[in-house]
Amino acid sequence: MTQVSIKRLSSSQSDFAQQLDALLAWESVSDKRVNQVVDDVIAQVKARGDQALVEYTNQFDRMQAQSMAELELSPERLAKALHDLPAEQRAALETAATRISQYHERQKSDSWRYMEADGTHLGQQVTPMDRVGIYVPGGKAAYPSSVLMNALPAKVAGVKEIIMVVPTPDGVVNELVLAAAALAGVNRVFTIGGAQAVAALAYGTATVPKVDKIVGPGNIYVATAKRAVFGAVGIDMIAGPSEILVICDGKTNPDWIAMDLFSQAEHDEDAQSILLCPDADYLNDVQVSIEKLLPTMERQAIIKTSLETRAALILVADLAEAAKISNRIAPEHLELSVEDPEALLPAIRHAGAIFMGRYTAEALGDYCAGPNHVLPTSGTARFSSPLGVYDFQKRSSLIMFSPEGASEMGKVASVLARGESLTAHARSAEYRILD
Ligand code: HSO
Ligand code: ZN
Repeated sequence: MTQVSIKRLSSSQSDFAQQLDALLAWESVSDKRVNQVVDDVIAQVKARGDQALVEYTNQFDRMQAQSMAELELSPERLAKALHDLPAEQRAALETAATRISQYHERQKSDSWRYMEADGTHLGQQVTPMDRVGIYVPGGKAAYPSSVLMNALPAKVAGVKEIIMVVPTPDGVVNELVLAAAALAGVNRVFTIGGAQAVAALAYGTATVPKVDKIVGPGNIYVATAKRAVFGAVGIDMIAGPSEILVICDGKTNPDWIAMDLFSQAEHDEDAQSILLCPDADYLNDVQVSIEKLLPTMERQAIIKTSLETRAALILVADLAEAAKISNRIAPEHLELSVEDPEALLPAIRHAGAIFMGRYTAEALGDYCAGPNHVLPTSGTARFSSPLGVYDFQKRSSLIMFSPEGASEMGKVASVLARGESLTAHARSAEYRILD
C-alpha cells in the first residue's frame, strides 16, 4: 500500500464553490521567453525555408541531416512499418481505424439548396480542405491512436493531401506511429517537429507544402507556434492536460473507478481526475483501491503526482447535484458510472465525451470506440466540440436569383444601401429591378 493524499471535498461545505474553482484553476504557461524563441523560429523558417528547418532539426533533435530530403520518410518506409507490425497490433490498429472511420462517416455534412416561389435558389455548398497538416509529438507522448484520430476525419471529409510532421529526436522513429500513418492514408511524413515544423506547414518551404489547417497536440512551443500562425492557416483547439470526471452512484467495483481515474492521470502530472459520488463510504473504498493498485502501475510516479496535485474525491448530495457540478467543470471526459445513465444524461450539458454506464471505460474511447479522442479540455466543452469531419470541411453560401427575385430583392437592397450611403451597392442592385 502506498499512501496517496487526494483532496476530499464535500458539496455541503460553505466554501465549496471556491474550493472547486481552486481545484479547476489551470493556466497554460504563456512564457515571454517561449514567445520570443517561437517568433524567431517562425521568422527564420519564413525567410530561409528548408535551410532553417534543417538547422533547427539538427540542433533541437540532434540529427545530422544535410537537406530536407533526408527528413522525409518515403511511402515505402511507411508501408514497411505497417507490414512489419506484429499481427496482433496490426489487427487492433485496423479494427480501431475501421470503427473511427465508420463513426466519422456519419458526421459528413451534405450540401443543400432550396428554391423560393419566384425561382430563386439559396443553399450551402460543402467542400473539404485541400491540404492539412497533422502534428504528432515525438518521444513519450507519441500516440499512434492520435494519428488515427487526427488523420481519419480528414480522410473521411475528403481532404486530398495529409502532411504529417513528427520529431524523431536522435533519429529514433516510432514504428507504430508510422504504421498508423500508413493505415490512415497520410500522404507525406516529415521527421521535423517543434515551432519550426509548425512554421513550415503554415508558410511552406521548397520541400514542405503549405497547408490550409494544422491539427494535433504538442508541447508549449508547438502550442505557441500554432497560436502565432493562426490566420495564415486554420488550427484546431489548443489542448490542455487530459481530464476525467466520474459520476458514480457508489455501486461500481471501486477498483474499476480507481483505474479509470489512473487512466487519465497517467498521461501527465498535470492531468486531472475527479470523482463525484453521493456515498461517503464508497469514496473511502475508492481511496483504498487507489492505494492498493498504485504500486502495481508502471507510471506510478506520474499518477501519484497527478492525483496528489490535481485530483479530488467529492461527496455530493445526490446524482442531480453531481450533474450540476459536472456542468460547472465541463470535463473533457465524463463517465456516468451509474445504474441508469439514460436518466442522468438529460442533466448533462457540457462535456467533451460522455461515457455511459459501468462498462464504458473512458480508455475504450481513447482507442477504438469510434468517436474522436481529441476533445475540448479545461472547461472549453462549454463552447467547443470534439475534433471531427466538421473541422476539415468548410461551407460556401450559394445564391442564384431569378429575374423576378433580383427585382424584388433589388428594391430592398437599394433602400438599405442608400441608408448606408453606399451608392454603388444601391445602383448595382437597382440595375436589376424590372420595370
Ligand atoms: N486520453 C487522451 C488520448 C489518448 N489516450 C491517447 C491514450 N492515448 C486524450 O485526452
Ligand atoms: Zn488517454
